[in-house]
Amino acid sequence: MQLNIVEYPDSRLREKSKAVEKFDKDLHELLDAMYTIMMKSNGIGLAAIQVAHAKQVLILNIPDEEDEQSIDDLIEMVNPVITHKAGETTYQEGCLSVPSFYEDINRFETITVNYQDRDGNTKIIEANGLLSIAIQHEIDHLNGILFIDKLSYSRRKKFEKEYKKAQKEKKLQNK
Ligand code: QAP
Ligand code: CO
Repeated sequence: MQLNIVEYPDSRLREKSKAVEKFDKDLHELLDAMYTIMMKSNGIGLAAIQVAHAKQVLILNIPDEEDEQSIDDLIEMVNPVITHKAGETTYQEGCLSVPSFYEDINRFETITVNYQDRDGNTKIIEANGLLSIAIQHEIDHLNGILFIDKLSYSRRKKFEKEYKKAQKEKKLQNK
């Protein structure tokens, strides 16, 4: 399966992803292909809608203390639901669908998530730190929400300005 990253302002990023009902080979192929493109793109998290599949599927691979990503730490979540949230934290987020832009975003510090694995087994995880932030970021994608939507009015204007500047530079390069 050959996947491409869908980038802002593509309207597909605004779609609401649908619950997965079949835990079959197609789902496993999607998950495997998502892992390949996430690693190739230097990502730590990816939602299926970012590769144009409107399914409630996301993957996470948080780096360890040595800042290395191990496949043993790969988490695949199907149909995730946050059942508990507490506290507050701020982190400078980025997104593979909004390349080269990073900004501080407020999130819940600790969350509890119910989800299914690739075989449909129910799982419960309590997360904090970067994993908690990443899960919240990726679940937002399943609802058509991007991290830039959470910026204050002035920070959003700063993003729009930087985005337009980057687009102009891209066009000049192509001429
Ligand atoms: C979401 O983000 C996230 O702009 C995953 O040029 C973000 O993997 C979770 C990336 C922050 C937790 C904290 C972004 C790679 C990767 C870029 C990513 C870029 C290259 C973003
Ligand atoms: Co993202």
